[in-house]
Amino acid sequence: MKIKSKILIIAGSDSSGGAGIQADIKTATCLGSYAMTAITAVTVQNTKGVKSVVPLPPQEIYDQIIHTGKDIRPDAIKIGMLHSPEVIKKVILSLKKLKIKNIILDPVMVAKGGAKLISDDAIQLMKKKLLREVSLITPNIPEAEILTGVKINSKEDMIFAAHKLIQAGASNILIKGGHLEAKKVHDIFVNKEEIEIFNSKRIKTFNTHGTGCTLSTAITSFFSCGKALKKSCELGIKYVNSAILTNPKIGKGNGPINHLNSIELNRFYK
Ligand code: PXL
Repeated sequence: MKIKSKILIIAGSDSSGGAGIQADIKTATCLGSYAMTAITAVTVQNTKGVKSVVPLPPQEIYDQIIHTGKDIRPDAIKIGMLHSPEVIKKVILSLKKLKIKNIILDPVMVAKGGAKLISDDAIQLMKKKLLREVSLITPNIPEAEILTGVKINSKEDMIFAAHKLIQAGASNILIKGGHLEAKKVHDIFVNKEEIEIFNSKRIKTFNTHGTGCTLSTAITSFFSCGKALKKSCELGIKYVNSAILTNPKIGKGNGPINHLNSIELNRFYK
């Protein structure tokens, strides 16, 4: 298979390999994209939780983005963990300098075990300044609640919160419904013109570490290959569902999902 697109991922490292930049590289690779990275922080963690977080200096993050992106121009950018206002400011500066239009933001706030990955003032800046710079934002329910102040208990609440994000400057929103207690999972895509609800079967498992990172990068990968944003969301959800369904059941806590679900080794490697 030939490389179909090039993407740049701005995110934190997860030593357990299930979430963060490791999940992003695996996802991009398994969907045919060439992955470049700007690492924002290094976390020490396993499937049971986060032991420590070491942020990288904002200038170093900026330099990774500019130095890499000026040499190999990305077709799209995915943004994950941004822990401080200083990092967000530098990321915005670098995006303006690179002039890339296709940007997906996963507003990462807490890790699966509850460890906080972003400061409160960074959340405010994300809302005020970064939202308006990206093509799509992919909050889960708790993240959407924090960004909007709306308590979400239903599909209607999700749509209401999405419209609040549009008022705040976002252009497209995919609110992920996994946290709502419902038989099915409803992920809702909203922009000024349309509302599309993607319904999936709920898969009963604790092994969902890295689903948010994986979904946003899968969407970035499809989008970078020229697919429409809504279609990219639909295909990204399909990829994540298949990755959860075939999860390898490893680790003693919330295990990772199966990024390889899209891959079949060819005859030369059998
Ligand atoms: O899933 C959110 C996330 C993002 N980025 C990093 C993480 C995690 C969750 O563990 O470790 C680096």
